[in-house]
Amino acid sequence: MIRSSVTIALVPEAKGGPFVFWDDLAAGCAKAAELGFDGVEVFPRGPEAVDKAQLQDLLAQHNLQFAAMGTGAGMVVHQLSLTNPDADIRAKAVDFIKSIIDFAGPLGTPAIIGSMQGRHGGDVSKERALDWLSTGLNELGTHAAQHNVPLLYEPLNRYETNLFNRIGEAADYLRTLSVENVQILADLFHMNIEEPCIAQGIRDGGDKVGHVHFVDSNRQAAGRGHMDHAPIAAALTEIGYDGFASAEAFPVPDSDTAAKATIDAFNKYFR
Ligand code: LER
Ligand code: MN
Repeated sequence: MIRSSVTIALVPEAKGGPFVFWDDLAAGCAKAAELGFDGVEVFPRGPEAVDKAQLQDLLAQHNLQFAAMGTGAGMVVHQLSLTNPDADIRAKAVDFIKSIIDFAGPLGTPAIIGSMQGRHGGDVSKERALDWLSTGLNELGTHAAQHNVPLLYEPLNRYETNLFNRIGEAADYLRTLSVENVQILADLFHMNIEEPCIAQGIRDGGDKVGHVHFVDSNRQAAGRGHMDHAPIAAALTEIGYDGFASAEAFPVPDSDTAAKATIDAFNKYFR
């Protein structure tokens, strides 16, 4: 069964980004539970910035699942990426992502690689960048497998990466890795820009789809843009997807309204 989730961002440097709840883990969890979400996705400044005992208490108290944990602070705060031309920076990127995997993995939760994938350009050819990406994903997938969790790789739109923009090409690429547990995060906002047909993009991902960012065309909460979520929900059901539809959306007009709009849309399309 597809489960609902909502994002909680704890990264001051990411202010203005597409996250529903901000700054306060306890308040975000309480509101998520009150609205009936199944889980929360946490975007931390780093693993040490989240009190693990407090998070576990909040999840238990509110009967929430821990859907996923983002690594974007590695890029936003520390400018690290898996395809940086500097080997030292690539190694630091791997270490940062490992630290998130080691925080979330024992709780059964996957880490997300989105902006930390980086891009090719300048002196770095596409072939070289993809080689570094594969090296990183193989090492990090192996690391995640020690905790029996997948690792989530997120194709982004063309303005954020030039590595993989569409789900089908990313799924084909992930099948070339030496590890099998790297799955796709299908973000409907990026797909709306890049896919000829979002539902077909989901079908192209097939069994590689491991997480969904559930949002609308304008990156506001589902239902506040012009995306038709019905065929997308049907495609997710068709591929047998049973992960989270997680709201990574702007807190527009405010966090509570965005969260309420999301859960209403979730219930309309998935229940
Ligand atoms: C970035 O645009 C995004 O969608 C995030 O989920 C990546 O970290
Ligand atoms: Mn996303």
